Amino acid sequence: QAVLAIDVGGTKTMACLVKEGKVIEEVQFATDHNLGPDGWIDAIAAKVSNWRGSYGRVAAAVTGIVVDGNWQALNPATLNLPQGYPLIDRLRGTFGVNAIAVNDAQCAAWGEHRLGAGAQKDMVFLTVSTGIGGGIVINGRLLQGTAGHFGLFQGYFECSHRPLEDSISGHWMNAEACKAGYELDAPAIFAAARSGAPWASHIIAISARRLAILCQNIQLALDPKCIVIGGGIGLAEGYIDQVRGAFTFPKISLRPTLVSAGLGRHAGVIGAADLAIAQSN
Ligand code: BMX
Repeated sequence: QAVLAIDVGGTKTMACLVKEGKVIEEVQFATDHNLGPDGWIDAIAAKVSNWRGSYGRVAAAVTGIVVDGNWQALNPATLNLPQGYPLIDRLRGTFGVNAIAVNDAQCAAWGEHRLGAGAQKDMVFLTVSTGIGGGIVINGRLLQGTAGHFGLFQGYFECSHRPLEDSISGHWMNAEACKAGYELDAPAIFAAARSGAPWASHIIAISARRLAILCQNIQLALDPKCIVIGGGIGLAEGYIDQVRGAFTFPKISLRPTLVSAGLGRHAGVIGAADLAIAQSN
């Protein structure tokens, strides 16, 4: 039977029916920051009401962290969540089937490891999106809990302790574009760069340069065979090449191997569905 797999991120929400590792139905819409978790779940339920009966469980890939079934944000700038929202109970109540919920980037890491670009035993997944999320698979096992939250590494800001993602992510790009006088989201900033706007190319280049340093630090910490890059910004045309071009380690052997997510934007839902099935066996 299929799994109803949902992915709630800081910008987009996606709901899919996943069967044998493949997406067979899909809906996607903007995550309305004014609604909150009850509203997001109701919105998903309304969009997928005609799928009822065709799934046997629910698997949620969510931005933030889920501990003992309770969901919370680590960086409220990505998505503000109430402290300890009972996500698994609410999913079970709404959809009437068993549910699991795991961090979005950890789900995507698992999806990429099982069915995408990171089949090696040791790999890291990085999503460059509203925030910067990550997942670690070591010896074929997905590390859960806080593991892989690379965007939450502390940055070097004068007089403040802000997460590193606040100087790299889509959220940061929007803020920089606004400072330059353009109220644009990340896809529009990439489009502006392609049509030759120097301010837009500058923002993208800084983000890529900072991500290159983060990737090098991950390589030193975990020595993964590859770092799989996903997320709306990570998969934007030319971004990964800019990150590769910004590596500072002189020795090739110290540089990470970057690859694009093989499952694209479906990595999270496919990984979540696979985790749900593994848990039911
Ligand atoms: C933040 C954090 C991570 C998440 C990452 C990417 C929150 C709400 N989120 O670092 O848990 O994996 O953003 O999230 O604290 P996305 O919404 O950009 O995909």
